Amino acid sequence: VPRYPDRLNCAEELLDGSIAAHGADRPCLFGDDEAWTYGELRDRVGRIANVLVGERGLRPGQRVLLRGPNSPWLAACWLAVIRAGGVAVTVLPVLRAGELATVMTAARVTHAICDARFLDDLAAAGDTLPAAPDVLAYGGDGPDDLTSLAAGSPAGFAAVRVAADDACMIAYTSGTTGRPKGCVHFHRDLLTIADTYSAHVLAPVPDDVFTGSPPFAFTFGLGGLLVFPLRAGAASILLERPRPEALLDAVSRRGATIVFTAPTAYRAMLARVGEYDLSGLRRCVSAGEHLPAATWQAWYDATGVRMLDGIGATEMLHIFVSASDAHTRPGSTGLPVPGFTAAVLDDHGNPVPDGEPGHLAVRGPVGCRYLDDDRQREYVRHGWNYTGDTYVRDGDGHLWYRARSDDMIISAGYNISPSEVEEALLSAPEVEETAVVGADDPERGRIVRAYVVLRDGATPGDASAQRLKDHVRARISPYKTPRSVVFLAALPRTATGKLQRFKLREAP
Ligand code: 3SK
Repeated sequence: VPRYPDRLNCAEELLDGSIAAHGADRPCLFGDDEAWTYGELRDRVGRIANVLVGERGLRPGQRVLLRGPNSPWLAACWLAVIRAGGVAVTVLPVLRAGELATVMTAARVTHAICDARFLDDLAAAGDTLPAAPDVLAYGGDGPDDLTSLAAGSPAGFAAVRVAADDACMIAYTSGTTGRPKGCVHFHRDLLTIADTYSAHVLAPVPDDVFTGSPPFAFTFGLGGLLVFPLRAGAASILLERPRPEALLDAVSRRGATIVFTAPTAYRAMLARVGEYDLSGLRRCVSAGEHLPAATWQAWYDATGVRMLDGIGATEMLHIFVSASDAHTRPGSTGLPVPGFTAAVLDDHGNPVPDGEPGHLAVRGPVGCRYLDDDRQREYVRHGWNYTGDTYVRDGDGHLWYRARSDDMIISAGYNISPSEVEEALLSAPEVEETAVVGADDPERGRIVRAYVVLRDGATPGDASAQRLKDHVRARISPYKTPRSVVFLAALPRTATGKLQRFKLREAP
């Protein structure tokens, strides 16, 4: 892990550092309609920073919510906030008003920058708060749109250099209780993930072109689609709608060489892979959920590329255990990334013998810092970050995933908290009781399945299942909606009334 100067700005290091090393004219970001060089990106970042500071009074340390699908504009706004010394709080564009209000309150957001197409929920969230943030929209056509304001502002903006361990971003992850947790990361952390995982495992070169599906709000996407390409002087294709065909097209027609996505998307791509020329593909990174050996093998057979499985966490910013060119065992997540140490521990924090399951714990140059949250002491114990996963280590140190240690549902790369879905279901008048679990699914890894006990008088069946799905979709992000609804006369409980969730999880 390199030593960084005590005072720096990671947005400056990432952008100006690459320009100093590789020049301003190299391709940098491609969107659905834009193609920006490094120099053009730096100009836009400077203009946006001037609007934020000069016209909207942003001060160092203030938190700025960012909301929009991946695009060069979202990337420029993220870099501008950080260049100005602000703290970027990027959220999924699908969050509803209630979820946005929770994040804005917890993170004490003062400003928000939003894709003009996604303003409604943000405005509705602002209306519920005692002090609504100052909102700027981009991509619209009015004179107050950030796109116009930036065009009329100067491009030069001297980066605000802060302490290397000052916060530059807060990433939100949902917890088992449904209360989202904000993970604070420092300026140096952003450089560290590029200089450890990316430099050692991916070893990108300036001619590489990254692409992938995870949104910037998920740190898997922020690293893989913005931080790593910038640090390497490479380019990135940012897809607004990263469907499997769009990923395949990005490789075959637009020249992507490195793909970041989850096993679900690799499986979906496999169905169409024969229709595309993927000969330029160099690296395929898989994370967000367990990569089964069968998916690894099918992808290798179809493309000749040895997929790099990895496990990361929002708490740890990015991947800390990964396969690499030298060490790939299909079905295994791999070895600790250089700079990190991993252990498999029992309930008392003692290492379990190789071959036996235990809690995955990791330490390294990046770690968990929850924002104002007692759950910090559960995640970090005796210097180890407990990821919440059960793993087995083999005699050669390779780590093999077994299960999530808690009840979290990981579906198509999204972490879904059962209790949040249960709460939404329980607000439907016909629902008496409910329990939500993950069920195996060949496409998405897991899906959300809701077991529902209806109140007297309500009728189970396809129509009520659909009504309940619509009810949930209207309240929380659509990806949390149950794909399967099963009606029961009663939920399985112990004699003392405790829900036997495992019985539901084990049901076919
Ligand atoms: O889920 C993961 O494995 C992951 C990977 C990279 C960054 C963040 C996360 C949660």
